[in-house]
Amino acid sequence: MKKAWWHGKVAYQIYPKSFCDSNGDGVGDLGGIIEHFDYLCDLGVDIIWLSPIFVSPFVDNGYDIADYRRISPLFGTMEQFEELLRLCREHDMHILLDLVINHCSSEHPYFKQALKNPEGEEGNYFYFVRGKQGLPPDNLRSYFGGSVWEKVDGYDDLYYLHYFAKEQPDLNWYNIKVREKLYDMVNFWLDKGVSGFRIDAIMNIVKDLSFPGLPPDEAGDGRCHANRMTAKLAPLAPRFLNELKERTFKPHQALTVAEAFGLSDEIYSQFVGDDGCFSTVFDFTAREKFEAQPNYFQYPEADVQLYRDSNFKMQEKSNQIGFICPILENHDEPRAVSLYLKKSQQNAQGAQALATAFMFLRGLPFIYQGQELGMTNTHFEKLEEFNDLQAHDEYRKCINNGFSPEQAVAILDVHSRDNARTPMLWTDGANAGFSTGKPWLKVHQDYKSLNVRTQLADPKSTLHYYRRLIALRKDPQWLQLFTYGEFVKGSLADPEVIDYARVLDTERAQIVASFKDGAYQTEVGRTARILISTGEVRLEEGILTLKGAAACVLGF
Ligand code: TEU
Repeated sequence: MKKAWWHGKVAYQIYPKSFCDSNGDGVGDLGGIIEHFDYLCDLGVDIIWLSPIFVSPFVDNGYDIADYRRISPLFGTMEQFEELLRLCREHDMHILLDLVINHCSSEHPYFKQALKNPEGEEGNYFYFVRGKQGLPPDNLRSYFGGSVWEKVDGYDDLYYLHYFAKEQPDLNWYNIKVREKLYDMVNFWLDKGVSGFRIDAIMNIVKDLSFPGLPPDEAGDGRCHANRMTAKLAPLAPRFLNELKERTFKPHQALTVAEAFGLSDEIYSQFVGDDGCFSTVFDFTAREKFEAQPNYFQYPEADVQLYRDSNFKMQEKSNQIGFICPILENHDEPRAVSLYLKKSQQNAQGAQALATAFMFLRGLPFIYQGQELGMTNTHFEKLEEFNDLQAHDEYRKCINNGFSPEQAVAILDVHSRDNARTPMLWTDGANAGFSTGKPWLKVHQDYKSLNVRTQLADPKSTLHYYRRLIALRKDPQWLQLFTYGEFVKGSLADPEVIDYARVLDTERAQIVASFKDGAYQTEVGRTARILISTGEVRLEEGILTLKGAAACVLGF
């Protein structure tokens, strides 16, 4: 594997709407990020991914872009963004922007023009397609429910394609003019000094232009989830993605992290690694278990074993191929502590043990804002408290399937994306110090104890522990091992234990995290010494004992 500037670094995702509000309008902004820049430096992260900050009607919280080259006034100004870039350069930090180029917003001038004249130039920037026998062109279901096709007003039988919300029309990648415009835009931001991109929903750009549809899936509505078509067509994606890379990322040595679901073993190496379309991709193996189901109310129960086995599978695969990006959570998933841990461990001890298991996986780890505080899910009590369009769609589906309104809200409470999107907790004061106005989304119920200020005052807090984990991962003595060391799985005998090693030539480290109620004992050898630990951990004569939620990293 060729060495790259981003190897050995730790990344952090900011969801700008919820990070910090500097002007009291209830919504986080660039000013808030600048205010807390020191916090990020002290945490020890090197790369910051900003979820979309561009002009948008915010139907999908900025993943619906109406102007790719302008900062949304809700978030601030281009001058503030440049200030953030300057701070990053000063502190050897890097910014990744969110590249949302499978679709744009229906408020984008091109789409507005296309709607006026679907046969015109801009019409061909999108997919305007005639129906078949009075029905939409195919039977695919959008990621947010209903058909992927929306009827065009004023026409009997004309539809446009949207894999996500109807306000997010898909861009036509088969039109070279669209690709050229996108490459220009990507280069605009790279020239400005961003270090790369997290690339949104990118595998969806490939389409079968005959729109054949697929056999209906289990949902029972005669439709099939669009993501199955995406998985089927994935082998065709490199045609576009390599062109994108050659024209933009490669000349800038940009870091690109793709949000790519459903890559089969056979094609994986085309996407990741030295010659891959992207520098790296997120590991969504655990998430895929949920999204394979068409409805929240069918999502499986999760536990530590699910997290372990999903990650181990990808870790082993990536040994041969290149780096992947391990995650515990992001803005589309519930909080990991609530998702994977049993009730009795949804606390600081559990959060820290899980963090230990996560932090030394091979690849470029991404921490999601608030994860370093051990944030759990926010408790939602009524439908009106949810903002996410997907939550409202899932609510309707629950009701249509016979759940009571109370049951439906309880299901959203567990699975909604809003769980991750509630405001960052800065202090134990009003609105957790996030905003002097009314926050756009509910504040977490435990803000009095989970917040940054309180945790900074407590050396045993999850925040301090994350700082130490990051410092260990980047400690020059261990950096090569934790960066390039092979991943080697340990014993799988106990489903409540995560045990693996990192090995590089003669160097070795072992990571053991137990989530048992009682004690877990394992022989690790007399040369082992504890580099970091959390909870009740004992190492005596080569025998390691962990009690309750506890974890450690052993060096040899
Ligand atoms: O998500 C795309 C995606 O593929 C879905 O898996 C996503 O998990 C969705 O949350 C379904 O639960 C990306 C963004 O991360 C998401 O926030 C956007 O809503 C979506 O693209 C559309 O841009």
